[in-house]
Order: sequence, then structure tokens, then C-alpha cells
Amino acid sequence: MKKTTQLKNLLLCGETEFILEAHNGLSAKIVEEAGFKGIWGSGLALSAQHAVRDNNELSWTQVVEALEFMSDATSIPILLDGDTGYGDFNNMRRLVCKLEQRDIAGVCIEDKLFPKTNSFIQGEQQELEDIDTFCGKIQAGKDAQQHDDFCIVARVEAFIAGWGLEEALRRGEAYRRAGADAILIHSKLSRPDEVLEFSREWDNRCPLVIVPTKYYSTPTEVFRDHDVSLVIWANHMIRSNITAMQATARAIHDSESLLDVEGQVATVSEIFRLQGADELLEAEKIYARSARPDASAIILAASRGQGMDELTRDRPKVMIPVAGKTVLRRQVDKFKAQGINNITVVAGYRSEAINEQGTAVVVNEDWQSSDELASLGCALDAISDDTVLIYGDLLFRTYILNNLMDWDADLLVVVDSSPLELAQGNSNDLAWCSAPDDRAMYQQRVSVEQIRSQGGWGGRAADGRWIGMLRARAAGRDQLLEALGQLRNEEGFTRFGVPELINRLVENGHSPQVQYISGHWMDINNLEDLQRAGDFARSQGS
Ligand code: SPV
Ligand code: MG
Repeated sequence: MKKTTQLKNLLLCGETEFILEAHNGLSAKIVEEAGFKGIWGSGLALSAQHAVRDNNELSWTQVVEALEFMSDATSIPILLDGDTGYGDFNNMRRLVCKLEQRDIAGVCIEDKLFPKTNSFIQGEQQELEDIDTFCGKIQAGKDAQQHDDFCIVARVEAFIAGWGLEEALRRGEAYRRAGADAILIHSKLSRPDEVLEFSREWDNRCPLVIVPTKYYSTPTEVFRDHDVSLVIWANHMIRSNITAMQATARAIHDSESLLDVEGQVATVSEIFRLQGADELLEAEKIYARSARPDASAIILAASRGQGMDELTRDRPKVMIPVAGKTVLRRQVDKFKAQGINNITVVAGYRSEAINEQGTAVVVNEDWQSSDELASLGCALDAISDDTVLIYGDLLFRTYILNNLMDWDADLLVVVDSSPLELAQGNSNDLAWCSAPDDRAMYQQRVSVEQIRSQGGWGGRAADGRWIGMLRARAAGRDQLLEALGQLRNEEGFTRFGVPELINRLVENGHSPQVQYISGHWMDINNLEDLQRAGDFARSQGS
């Protein structure tokens, strides 16, 4: 329902309704979440939040700007405390026009002179506007409004300025005739006598609005009994704000610590919630395509590493520095550069020593008696719709990951076809593929058929070596999870590595694609590798 209509309904529904002050987007949202059906855009509070006086020191455009944030943050109507309309009838027309453009439901104007002073500061000395002039302002506002239900509330300041009931009624009646949708009768007394007297005489000629700031101890039932249409709780958000902020500032200053206040203040996540941060994350998934919001990386780093006793006494292999940066940091930086920010490290040996920023660490507690797939099983939650799985001891040139992410395949493994790699006598993770690397410039469509260490396969020479990097996305993710689930139920699962998983994917009828590369990577298996790694990292931008 349009906000103007909501406000009109509050005034006309025949019940006593309540609205609460707000002074910015956040307080407006909090008012709505508390259950209020409307918001009072208090001039006092809007000025006070900027530490300026309620004397039109805040310009009307600054007021309208603040209201826009409040309106954007909420779905309930805002009744602006529009002071005197910020000028004459012409200023009033422009105000109404601008308020409607910002979806503000109504404005209350008071019969004082611009620049006004708050009613509770030397009220008696305040001069009232000439009745006819004020009626002209109301009429101009009503004529200017586009939507029928936009509300103009006329505020009678006769009691504030020291006049009696007769003058208050005379003004109220004139404003009603001029077209006001409701009359706000204000009083600075600590008892409700003036407004109750007025309401008796007013006798429901049109909706009556009150602001019980000074006569706050009056039971609300009394307002109901006097047919008050709308009660404005006019400044209690800004006042509670001030009290809370003063206490917090004092506590932090005096203790030089945050310890005492941490439990007393809203959490940072509560701020995020009020700002609607979740919605942005969802929207990024749809619109910010280049950021790979769904992509994740899983780094297998549970083992200690063989033959590096001293170097891995207090840390796992991935935390050994290579040319000034740990192997893990090098990998994480590459992932982040690709927009992959969801990075999980599966740790085991000395897991507490893994502390690279930007990673989540999960621990394979059985790292000593289990292998890679058991580690992967510890990171099931991290397997997203687009997951890169990588060995933690891998150094590689940036383009290898870039190409991996550019390739449009559901399952993709990186295979090094360089003869040098094959000739080194290292028979780990040899790969047999549907075709050898043709070294052509164009992408070959090749799938992997078998990965194994030691021994041959089918009497054929291997086509290369799997480097310990794969990507599973979309349907490939489900296929990978299915294969992992099957292997989990098999005897020997604790000894299985990622090659067994790839082979099972092939056995299940899937075709993991091969991205052939030629060198430009290394893994660190011993001290000799480590010595080479420094040169590799420095020379190859790895
Ligand atoms: C305001 O909230 O700014 C008001 C109400 O105008 S009062 O402060 O009571 O005048
Ligand atoms: Mg005001």
C-alpha cells in the first residue's frame, strides 16, 4: 500500500495509533522493526543528530535528504515535522512536491514564524503566524500534492505561545476548513489538561494528533478515551541514543579498553544485518560475475612432508617459506588474484601453525593414519559449485590457474606433458589420456583415462603427469561428491589419494578434461626440491 495511504489510514481508522521519532535511516529501520506503523521525522531530532539547533539551522534540503535515507530503509509512512513549511506558501508547495518525490507520506506544519524555535524553549515569547496566511500555506500545500492521500497536518501552537483554549480552537477550525487532514494540538504542560480540554471541545471534527513529551506520565488509556487519532512519541530514539553513546564513550575512555562495553553494544554483524549486507552478497552472485562469488579452493596440507625434519619440526610443509613467502601464501595470493576468496586449508600435522590470512582451516585429526581423500572428506562443506582442489606443496606459474579458471569444463585436471618431467624417474601421478598433447595453439579436447603412480597402464606410455590440481564445477561437483561417497564406503579409503577419485570419476562414465601444460610448476618433496623452489619462485613469478 502506498505510504501516503498508510498514513491516511492511521489518521482515519478510528483507533488511537502511535508513531515514533527517527532521525536517520538506521533509527527509522529500528522503529519499523519494533512494530510501529509510522515514523515521526522530528525536526528536533534531525537537527540534533547533526548537533545543530532546532531553529532551521538545518536547511530544508538537508532535511529532505535525510528523509530519503529513512524512507529508502523502511516501508512504513513518514510524517515529516516540517516546522513552518520553511517559508511562505510557495516554499510550502515546493516542499510538498519534493516530499512526494521521495515517498514521504505527509508533513506537519506549525503556525509560527520562520525561522522557528523549538516549542519548549521560551514558548510564551514565540509569535504565531497570522491565521489567514497560515491557511493559505495549508491550501497551497493541498493544491500542490499529487497523490490524494498525502497528508497535511496543521499544528496549533496557541497553548505553547501562551494563548487560551478559545484561540486554539479558532485556529484549529480555520486550519481544518483550509484543508488540513488533521490538527496537532501541542502543549508544554506536564499534565494533559490543555489537550484534553481541546479534544473535548473539538469533538472529532477531524483527526486529532498529540505529542505527549511533557505530559508523558498520562496513561495512554486517557488518550484513547479522548479519541486521539495519533500519538507522536517525538524524540525518544535520539534521546536513548544520546544516553547509550555517553555511557559507551565514558566507559571506553575511562577503562582504555573495550572489554567492559563489548557485551553491551550491538555486534558488528547486527550492523551488517540492519544494512542489508546479505542482500548484497546474494546480488553479487547474480550480477558481479567476474568476482567468482561461488568459487572456492581447497588446499590439502595435512602431511608433514618427508625428509625435511628440521624444517618441519614446528610447522607443516606448506608453511615453509620459499623466497620470503610460505608456499601456502603463494597459493592463496594466486587464488585471491583470481577472485577466489573462499579458501579452505585441510590441515593435520601442526595444524595450529597454519595462520595465513584469508583462509579457513579445517583439521583432519587422523592425518597420521589417513590420506588425501580422508582430508578432502573433512572439507565437504567447502566444496562449492566451482571448486579448485590442489596439493599444498605445489608451486606453479600464475597462468596455469588462470587457464584452469577460463576453461569451460565441468571436470578439469592439469597434466604436464613435458618430456623432462617424465624423464626424471619420478613415477608419481602419471596420467594416461585419450590423446597425447599435440602442442597445438588451440585447445585440444582430451580427457583423462587413468592416473597412477608406479607401473604402467595398458601397455601404453603415459601422456604426462597430473600436477595435483583439478577443478570441479556445476555437474562436475555432483559427480565428484558421488565418487567420493562411493570410495568412502570402500575398504582402503584411508589410503586413497586424489588419483583414486579421478579414476573413479572415469569408471563412473565421466570424462575429466585435460589441460595440458609444459613445465612451469614444481612440488616440494625433499630438501633438494626446496632449494630449487627459491629459484623457481623468483624466476617464474610463481
Ligand atoms: C519535534 O519533534 O521536533 C517537534 C515536537 O516539533 S517538539 O519538540 O515537542 O516541538
Ligand atoms: Mg519540531
